[in-house]
Amino acid sequence: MKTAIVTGVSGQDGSYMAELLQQKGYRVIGLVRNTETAEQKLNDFSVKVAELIAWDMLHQEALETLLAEYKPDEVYNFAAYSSGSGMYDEPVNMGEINGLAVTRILEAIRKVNTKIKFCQASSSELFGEAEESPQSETTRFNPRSPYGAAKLYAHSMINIYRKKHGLFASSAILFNHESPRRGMGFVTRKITHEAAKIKLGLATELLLGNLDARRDWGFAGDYVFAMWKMLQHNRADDYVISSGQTHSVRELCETAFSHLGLDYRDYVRESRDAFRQAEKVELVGNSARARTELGWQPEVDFTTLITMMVDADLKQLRNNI
Ligand code: GDR
Repeated sequence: MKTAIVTGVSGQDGSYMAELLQQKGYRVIGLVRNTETAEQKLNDFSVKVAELIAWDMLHQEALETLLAEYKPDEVYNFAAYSSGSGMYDEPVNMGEINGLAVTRILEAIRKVNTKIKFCQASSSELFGEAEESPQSETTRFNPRSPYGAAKLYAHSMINIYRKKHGLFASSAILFNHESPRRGMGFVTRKITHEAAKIKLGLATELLLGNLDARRDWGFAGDYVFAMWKMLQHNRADDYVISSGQTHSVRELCETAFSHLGLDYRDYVRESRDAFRQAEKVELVGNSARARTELGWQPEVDFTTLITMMVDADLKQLRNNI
């Protein structure tokens, strides 16, 4: 039986990864900040793991002890701040958690057992103000936020440990990935949840930022599958994981509301205050390397993803009433 350590296991991606690994017969050890809140979240998702362990990401020796004790074959890192707004107000914490903590993991692997395979949830925010579109593994990185800069530092260290120490360490450059487990602060979930509330008469309008903003959205379950495939491949590398298609926030609204038999124009208002600076070049991923080398492709398309999220929100809200 293989053992995997999944950091941030109670989040969207960590919980999908735990489910996938357990279906494949792994023993999953989840590392979290707080075991009580993590247990509650995993319960909500109906996910169970073999063990949940409280872990301080700033503590180097603790991780070495865990690796020595649990002897994992694979480590997946999802422990990070995830914020669409880039978190300009917390640059130091951002650097510690989304950047330096990854070096701590790599260093622990190097010291304890260099055979442990590592996969990092990296981000399309690495491209930031991109210079070309679509973006692939060879596109120049140009982050524009503390979030993107910290992720780029982590991504660079993975490359360094791969070359200098021969670690099997891979970086998944994930474009936006969503699901019914997405936090309410992200635009997909904000829309599907509020649309469901409006349908049930629990809300009357939805205030959004720029409706013409475009993103390359995919399903989180498909993206963790790509990460698992990365660690089963014969060599470690960086892979862009994306759908390769963009949709606007407006199309998202249309899809979500029309699934409920509603016209989004009757409920959605744009608020100038919520506008973010738009990208000059569209962020859209070219995942040809993952598709060719790993044989990966996304299974869930945009419409299926959004309607799945609306249905889940409707069900949850009905249960609460
Ligand atoms: P993003 O996700 O910034 O791409 O980061 P988010 O869902 O927040 O924004 C997507 C797009 O929608 C526009 N938008 C709004 N966004 C929010 N949150 N709320 C609104 O009301 C709204 N109206 C319009 C945004 O401007 C943006 O263009 C996500 C996170 O998961 C990161 O951690 C990850 O690295 C990247 O995706 C890839």
